[in-house]
Amino acid sequence: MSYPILYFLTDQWRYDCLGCNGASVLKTPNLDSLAADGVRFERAYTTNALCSPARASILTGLYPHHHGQLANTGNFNAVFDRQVLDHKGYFQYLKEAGYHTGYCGKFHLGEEGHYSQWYIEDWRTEGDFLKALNQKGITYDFGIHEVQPLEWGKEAVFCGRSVLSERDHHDAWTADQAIEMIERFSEEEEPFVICAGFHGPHFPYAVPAPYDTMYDPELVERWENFDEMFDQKPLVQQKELMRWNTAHLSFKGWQRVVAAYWGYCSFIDAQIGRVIEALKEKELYEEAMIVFSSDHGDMLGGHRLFNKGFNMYEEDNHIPLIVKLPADAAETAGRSCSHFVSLADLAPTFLEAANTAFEEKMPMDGKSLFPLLRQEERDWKKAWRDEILVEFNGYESTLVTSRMIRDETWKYVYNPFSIDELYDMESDPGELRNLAALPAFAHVMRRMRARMYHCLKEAGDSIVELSLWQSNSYGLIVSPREQ
Ligand SMILES: [Ca+2]
Repeated sequence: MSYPILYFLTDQWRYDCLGCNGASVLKTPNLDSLAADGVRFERAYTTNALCSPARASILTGLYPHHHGQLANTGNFNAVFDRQVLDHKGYFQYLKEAGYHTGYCGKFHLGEEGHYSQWYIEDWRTEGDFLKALNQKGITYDFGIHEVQPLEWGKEAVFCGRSVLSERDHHDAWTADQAIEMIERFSEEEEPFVICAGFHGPHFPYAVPAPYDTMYDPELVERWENFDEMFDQKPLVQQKELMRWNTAHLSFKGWQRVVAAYWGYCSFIDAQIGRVIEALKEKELYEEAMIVFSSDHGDMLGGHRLFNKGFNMYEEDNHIPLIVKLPADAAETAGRSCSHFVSLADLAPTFLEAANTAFEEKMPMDGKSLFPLLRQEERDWKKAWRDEILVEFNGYESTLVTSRMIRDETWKYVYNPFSIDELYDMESDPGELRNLAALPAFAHVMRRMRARMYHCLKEAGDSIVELSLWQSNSYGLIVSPREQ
């Protein structure tokens, strides 16, 4: 059985910003309905909290240290950009399995629009969107001009009403293209895979009316970690605060930002609802596999920080993930799953959905989610990971290497450039108290470092692979007694 596959990929959507994930004010009725028909993952993580590395992991099923896209395209004079092009993406496997392939909206990797690289036969890029807008007589550019008036550096950052109307907005256009592709591909005998890449809710939070005023800023509750003092934290976090000019923002300023962000989420939820409605009209909803995720999260004032990267906090790294299986395969619709899963797991999941012999293909770091989705007993289900591994390599021509593992209780962050971090995720879910240097937690540090060493070794990460002495210098080598 090969299912039609529809994947909604959003940008910078936080885990806690979904009704079904516990949001109390923000409304996401369409995604909540999807979750009611599917499986909601409570512990899904990005591979790397930055657009291009995360998106390359989605395509290839590989961690960034394997696919080689370590930063955004164009950063570092694009030295990393071509690395990922040596790897096959899931579209190619699916195309070879007889699928029709379509992509619309934000892509953010090299060779965008090139069939011979990514095997996407119907590709509608954001360049196409700008052309379509020009034909309507509207001149537009992505970036700071999206918001009017620009509020950078005042009492709030980068938020306001979009200069585009709801109908002209790029994320409405992306939904339009997905609907057209569904109509086109549903005429064919072969199954299809379509990815709709929404630009939002990435900053600038330029939200079309009426969604920009949908939420009262006063209803945004103060983040429990807004009182971050950066005591015993890597200095780079304060430098990020200064780089984005957010150090002066009070929580009242952030309330306006968060309310705008919520409006953006509700707007995209409505667009996703339109696409799902089109699938239902074609009587394909029942038999389709539908996936919703983001590429990473957004700090949104958590720890007083903005944007993403240079930290391993939950706000940036914990992501929403919903997977709806075809109705006949989903005996457990409406379930939630608390296993640790990764964005790198999506490509092998799509390959299994397409009934390809994926385990014989190029090895991937990710694992198919099907055993968790169907609650199947497979030998290796028992060996499902007990912790999640996340990496970071730098951003906008700043090379900073970090590795993080977290399990039920502990999060350990290895920062070669600075002090390490250790958080008790049960007693301190806001990650305010770094326990790494405290003698009373030295036993936990030893254990987590040992686990990280083994995780990195298993993941083939050269940060521990290349030389033993180098790893030992960072305290990652385990004595035989502790192995
Ligand atoms: Ca992104």
